[in-house]
Amino acid sequence: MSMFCFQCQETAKGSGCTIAGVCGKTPDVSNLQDLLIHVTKGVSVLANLGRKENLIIAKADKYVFESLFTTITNANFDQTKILSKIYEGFEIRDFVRKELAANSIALPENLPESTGWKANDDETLLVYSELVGVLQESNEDIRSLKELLTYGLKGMAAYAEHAYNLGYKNDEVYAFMHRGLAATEDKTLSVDELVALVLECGKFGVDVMALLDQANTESYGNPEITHVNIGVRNNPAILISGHDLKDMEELLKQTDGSGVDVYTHSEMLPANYYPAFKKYEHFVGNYGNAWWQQKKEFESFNGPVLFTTNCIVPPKSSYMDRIYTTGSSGFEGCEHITDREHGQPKDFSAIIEHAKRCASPTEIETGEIVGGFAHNQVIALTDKIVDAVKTGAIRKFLVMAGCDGRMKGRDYYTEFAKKLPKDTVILTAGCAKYRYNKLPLGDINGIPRVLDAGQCNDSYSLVVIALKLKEVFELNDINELPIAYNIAWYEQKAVIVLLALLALGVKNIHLGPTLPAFLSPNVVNVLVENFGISGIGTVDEDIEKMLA
Ligand code: SF4
Ligand code: SF3
Repeated sequence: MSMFCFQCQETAKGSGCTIAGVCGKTPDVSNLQDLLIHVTKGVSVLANLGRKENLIIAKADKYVFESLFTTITNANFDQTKILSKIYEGFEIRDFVRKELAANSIALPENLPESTGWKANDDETLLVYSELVGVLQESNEDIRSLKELLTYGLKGMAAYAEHAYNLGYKNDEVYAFMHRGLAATEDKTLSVDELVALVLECGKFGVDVMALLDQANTESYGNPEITHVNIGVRNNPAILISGHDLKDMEELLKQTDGSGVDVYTHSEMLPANYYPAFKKYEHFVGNYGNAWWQQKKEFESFNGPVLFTTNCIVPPKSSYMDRIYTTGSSGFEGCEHITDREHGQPKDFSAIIEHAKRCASPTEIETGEIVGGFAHNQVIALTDKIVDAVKTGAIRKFLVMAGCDGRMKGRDYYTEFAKKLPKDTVILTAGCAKYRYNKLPLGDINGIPRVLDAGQCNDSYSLVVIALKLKEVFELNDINELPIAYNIAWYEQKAVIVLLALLALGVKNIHLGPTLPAFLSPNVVNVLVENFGISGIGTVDEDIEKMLA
């Protein structure tokens, strides 16, 4: 075994990637990511000691969410970047120790080794990286819960970073990140204590999504109903992928008047719904589909592609020179656009100049998709929706948020959407929507049958909508609403979305296309018994169950 990773849905044989990542991660990158997590846990153990005494160390907060985000599936494949983040971790640990000492906070004995171990050369780090990681914990249930917690924290970190980039912070979220990571280094915790922490993670998941929602809407306005063009124009163009709206804003500003068009890709599609971005004439629409189809679609796009976050598929040599990364994303051999400094915007001039040398995109489809149904827009339609529910025009809402992926079994979601009766409405968020957002599913009294709230973090919007409906219908419990949950997961952001739903008391979620490999049979039982979580079956059976 040269590596071990089982954090995503596409893990090899449904149990773990041991030779190389299905995602394209090499053993060295995977092991170094394990080491980065190890060092980050050390930072959090120390920062958590400070937090207990009300000592906030902002540098440690930022380091922790950046490092966690860097290790999310398909975000960063760049060994050099991961190594430098590990060295930075050693420095941050020293800094935190000094701050603790300066504030007379004593260090307990028996601190975990992650708070102290260090090396000064890449070779030693690589050798050591094989000795840390998931399988060091031998108890299957403890391992399962600690990894579930860590993956929830990774998703939380991604959303915290996007909010931070827009100037929005939440100290309690940062404090929980440290406490949660510190708990994974605590060998005394029982299964019950870890279950409680996992659920608490979901509560902070709601908070971080609310924070990001506030950051996005206060910065760029509330998403509104939008018909997004999926065809192309005759100008050279940049394709922007990932989730970071601050990058979107700066790219649109810097391309304005340059003769270069901008298109969104995959999870950036919802940028089209924000008033602040719609005003740009050179912002043309969306190109392509979910992340996993990029090998084909980047070829025909012809221009440069900017990754602001995951999901990167290791690029083909034919277009590799057109791939740029920024923020927590990275790929060895691709140009990385450096972070903002001293409040100055990022410099996108290299990618803009690159675009000017490229042909305009080749058209792969025409028409439009409709989206922009985040909470504010849907709540504006409440009367119409309530009316449709009361008259029976809408029988049920199906939440089909989450991720898409390359697994063949995900055809299930297309078939599910197609076979749903015409008096049902799909509520979606995340890249899962590409399985059905171009189908002619029609509308109910003018309400489209697919309501797209936005990115995976905008699953928060779906919760706000559900709570609003609960209030309008004067119900006691969110589970009394005519809403069923059929969630598709792939990476760790979906883990925090799932934990957030559980924290809000949502029951009977169907999770597919397969259950996570990192859940031990006992942990699955806990989820089944307390929350009624289940996998998926056949489309017909599931539709029957979910409409019952
Ligand atoms: Fe395998 Fe997924 Fe880990 Fe990549 S992220 S190595 S595909 S489990
Ligand atoms: Fe998609 Fe990677 Fe999960 Fe943000 S972009 S939802 S998979």
